[in-house]
Amino acid sequence: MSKLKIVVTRKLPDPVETRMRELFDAELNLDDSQMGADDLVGAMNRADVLVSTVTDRLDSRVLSRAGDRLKLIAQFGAGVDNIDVQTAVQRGVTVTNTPGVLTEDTADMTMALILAVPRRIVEGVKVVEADEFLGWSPTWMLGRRIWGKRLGIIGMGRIGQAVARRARAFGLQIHYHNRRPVSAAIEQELAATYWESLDQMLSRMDIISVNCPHTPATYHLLSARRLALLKPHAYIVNTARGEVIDEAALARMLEKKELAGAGLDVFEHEPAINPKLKKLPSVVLLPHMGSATMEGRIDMGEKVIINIKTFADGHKPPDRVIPAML
Ligand code: 8YV
Repeated sequence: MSKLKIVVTRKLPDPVETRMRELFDAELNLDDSQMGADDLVGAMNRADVLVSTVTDRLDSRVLSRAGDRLKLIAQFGAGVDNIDVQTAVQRGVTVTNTPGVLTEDTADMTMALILAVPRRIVEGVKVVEADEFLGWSPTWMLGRRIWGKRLGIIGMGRIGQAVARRARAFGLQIHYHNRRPVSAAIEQELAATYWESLDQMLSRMDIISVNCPHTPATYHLLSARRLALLKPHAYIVNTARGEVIDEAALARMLEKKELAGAGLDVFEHEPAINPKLKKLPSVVLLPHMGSATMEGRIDMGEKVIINIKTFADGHKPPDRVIPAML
């Protein structure tokens, strides 16, 4: 039987690529060059399976030029907002993702930002690097205490819950907004308070963590109007998707000190970042590295392989993305 032809759009960790080569007729991207629309269309015309990532824009225009041979888009990543899943499914193309395996790593990075921003860790590092540490002072480099503060989590899925578990250990009080409340057992475990109204939650929190996916319903969920509901001493952390926050409005407010600070791992127009944000000492910026661990990336690759193998064997892949879920 001839092997399935897969085209992998980005360089993946070596063990993942080795396994893909063994199992499939795999076309790899060894120099990791990013694919534009025409490259993606070309790939989707010679492949049975496209292994995509967040940097591949598979919108309806690109998908409408895919060949009949394409049967599966196996996304290497949990978020699928780079793919028009509705159009793909309408064209008979199954879409899968890799949920679950990057939960703990992303939650760790969220917690790191929750600590780094109020405690001014990056500012402190810069002082030392610039040789400007002239000795301890009782009133210098004062940040804000984490213990006892209210954390409002937007999106209480796997990652939101993993953040809540960590945050509890740091003495934060857990509040959350979600489409639906989580089960009573989880609410009890996390001592979490559900807010049906996002507006009401925002106006009462000390720290906000964005942990929901980017969908049409969550685009600019934190709009200028909603950001203005936050207390001026509040902090925002985002390790989900930049599009959930109106980045220009956030930058303006931080600049005017209408908010205390922000920790951002994702941006609305990645890799571009609003230049105002880069100038502010109250802001910690990371280059979308929430899930960037070797273990996580290998687990993601393993999930991609399982999805492709199950599909090739005539079964429903475990991580199918159903448009109604989005
Ligand atoms: C991934 C992510 O590394 O999985 C996601 O949704 O945001 C990242 O952590 C990236 O999407 C890979 O496609």
